Amino acid sequence: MDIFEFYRKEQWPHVFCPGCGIGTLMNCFYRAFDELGLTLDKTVFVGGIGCSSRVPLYINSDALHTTHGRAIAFATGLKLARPDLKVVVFTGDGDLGAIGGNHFINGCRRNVDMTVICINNNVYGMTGGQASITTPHNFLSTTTPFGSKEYPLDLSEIAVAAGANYVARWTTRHVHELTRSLKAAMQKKGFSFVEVVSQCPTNFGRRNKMADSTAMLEWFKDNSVRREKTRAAALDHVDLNIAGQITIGEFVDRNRECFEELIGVEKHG
Ligand SMILES: Cc1ncc(C[n+]2csc(CCOP(=O)(O)OP(=O)(O)O)c2C)c(N)n1
Ligand code: SF4
Repeated sequence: MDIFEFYRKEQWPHVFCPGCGIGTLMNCFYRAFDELGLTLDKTVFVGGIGCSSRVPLYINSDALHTTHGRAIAFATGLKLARPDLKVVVFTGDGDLGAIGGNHFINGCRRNVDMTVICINNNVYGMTGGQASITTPHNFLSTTTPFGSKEYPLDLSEIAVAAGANYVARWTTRHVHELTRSLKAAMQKKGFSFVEVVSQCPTNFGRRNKMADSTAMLEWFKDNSVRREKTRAAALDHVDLNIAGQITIGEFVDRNRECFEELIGVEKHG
């Protein structure tokens, strides 16, 4: 499919800032979607509220732009009513993990067949850069001008613990791995989760001595550690609370029965 067929041109120009990682994720997603041969008339995109949650507005398909934190609840209703459709959710760390945290946990547990893509930019981007649940320890934001003293929440480890069938985390610097995981997630029956650590140069980078996207991508390169290594370190009781370290990789790939199978309305979209 031509990239100009995939995007909804009448919505251009888009709202994203120059250098925002959301563009990289959208390009990886387009490639994954196209390489799988999926069709827009059989796919519905769902978003919550935030910069990340606006992605569905730009894709040339039916979309639900929902309320803050509730995208998974809307997506669950949609999938159970129309199990023949593929359902893909775009969300942010604030939308998914903070205001929508309970829906996230129970979405993984319930294991309805959908793909959830969380663009984690470590901050509330759209509202001006407040600290979020994933702001790294000691990093600056408008609400933590002396550095965040809290430790961040690990969204991908939560998805594993709560029961998602597929979980992976990459950064916008890992475009090949990210594209492969997006494909694996969309092929998986049940709840699949891909976390994309992404640069927000406007509201996170420039407050943390990374004024442009190049500096942020360098930060991702220097601080990404494969999950096998962090797991080994955890077993060795090495301190894992290193500020800014990003654990990357495929976290889980399994086949728990999905909710549609349990209630007898299965049809994998
Ligand atoms: C119920 C409710 N509370 C607060 C807001 C204000 N609000 C809009 S976007 C946003 C943060 C979004 O952060 P995130 O999901 O991380 O997305 P980003 O913009 O960083 O991509 C907030 C708090 C809202 N729209 N609705
Ligand atoms: S505020 Fe941040 S996340 Fe939002 S569009 Fe700008 S760079 Fe991207």
